[in-house]
Amino acid sequence: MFAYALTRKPGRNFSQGLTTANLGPPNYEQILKQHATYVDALKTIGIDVIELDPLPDYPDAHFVEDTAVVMPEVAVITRPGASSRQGEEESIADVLKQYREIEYIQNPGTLDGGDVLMIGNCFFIGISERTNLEGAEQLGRILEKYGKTWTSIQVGASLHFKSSVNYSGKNSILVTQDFANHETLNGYDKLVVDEEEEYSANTLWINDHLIMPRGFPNTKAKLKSLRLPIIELDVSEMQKMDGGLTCLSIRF
Ligand code: CIR
Repeated sequence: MFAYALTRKPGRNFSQGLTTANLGPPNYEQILKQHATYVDALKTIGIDVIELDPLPDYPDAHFVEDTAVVMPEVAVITRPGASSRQGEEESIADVLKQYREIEYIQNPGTLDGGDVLMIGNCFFIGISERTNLEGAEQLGRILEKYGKTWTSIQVGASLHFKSSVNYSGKNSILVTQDFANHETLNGYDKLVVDEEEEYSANTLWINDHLIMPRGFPNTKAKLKSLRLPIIELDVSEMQKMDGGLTCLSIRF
């Protein structure tokens, strides 16, 4: 069970963040509203939400997930793979220090939290344009110290591993078709999202609730089979900036 979620309000300059989405210009008032609704949803399910202010020099900083990997024993502060995002992690470390021992991913390692899927004591670490092998191995060594297991896995075309694969509760994972037959993931029941609903693979499982993006009826139907409460949120403005529901918080 997670007690806390760390979030950061999007800044006025959020549209200057990195994106490959080509979905048109995002709207500031709308993202603020969508972000506030996300925070409310977390509070509704009993999570204590820590809300940070925007970081003016970092337009992607509300995608806090990329800056830390937190487990019960330790918080690992990442070294984000995009140079424009390096530095976002400093203020996150200051907060997490109050709750956990801290370890750091060091140069030349790079690692984005969006590439790290934690399922209990098992971790999957995506190797992507943001996370290099060195970063994955550094995290792996820290995980081993705490008795966790880990596997690295190539991400392919998408931005992060969790753009394509997420835990969905009850020993199931929600995956895109690229990962439907991936041997490494064999221990889990797979719900495979339709090709035209790929974005919805980034659904957030938290304390046996599923928070999914609005507008993906086929994925919703598949998730319903799990019989967990489903909360649908509009995250159109995050999607325009290549972000989604998991990226918006660090759960611990
Ligand atoms: C980026 O490209 O870094 C941001 N615009 C989006 C980050 C999304 N983070 C995530 O999926 N964990």
